[in-house]
Amino acid sequence: MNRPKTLSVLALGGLLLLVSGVAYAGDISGKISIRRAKDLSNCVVYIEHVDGDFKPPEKPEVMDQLNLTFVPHVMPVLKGTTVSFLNSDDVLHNVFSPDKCANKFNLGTWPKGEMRSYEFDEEGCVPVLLCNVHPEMEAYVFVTQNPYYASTGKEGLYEIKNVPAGKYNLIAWNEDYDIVEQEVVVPEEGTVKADFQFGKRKKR
Ligand SMILES: [Cu+2]
Repeated sequence: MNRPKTLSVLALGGLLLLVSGVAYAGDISGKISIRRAKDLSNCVVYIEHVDGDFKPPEKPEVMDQLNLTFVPHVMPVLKGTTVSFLNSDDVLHNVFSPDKCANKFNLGTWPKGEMRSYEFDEEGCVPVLLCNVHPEMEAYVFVTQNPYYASTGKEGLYEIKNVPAGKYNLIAWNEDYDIVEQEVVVPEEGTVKADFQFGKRKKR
């Protein structure tokens, strides 16, 4: 009559194995606000440092050039990510960056339907991207150390999913304002809320 007992011991062992194999992770979510601003898109919220080596995606991310605008205007990427710049307009576009941390790259000029690529390797680099055909065109790539980042939509909302539980420095970035930061404790499950308010304009 000890069969059920054996079974339950096995079941318990299996359960323990299952539980120990689970990485505890939670989500971070919140809202950005900027006084008097109506469009709160293109802010980046990211964790300053997370232990570990993170592999960039194998496929390039695509930044479009459409209606004489870079889309998206701000693109956060993990260090080592290749970004392909697609021309979707009937006119020629160029992409270059005057910033040293992006080796002042200049990809030349290309027509509709074609793409040229650049690999962003330097963590913490936030190069401005410009087009020498259209001086009004401007975008940013934001190079992160880890994959735990998000950009805001128009309402200023963001969500970073599946972050390993722990205490981190969470930073919010906007091209026009000084960064704001706060400490967050990501729970083993569930969500921690973190709102940000931008105050001081960046000195140019
Ligand atoms: Cu252009």
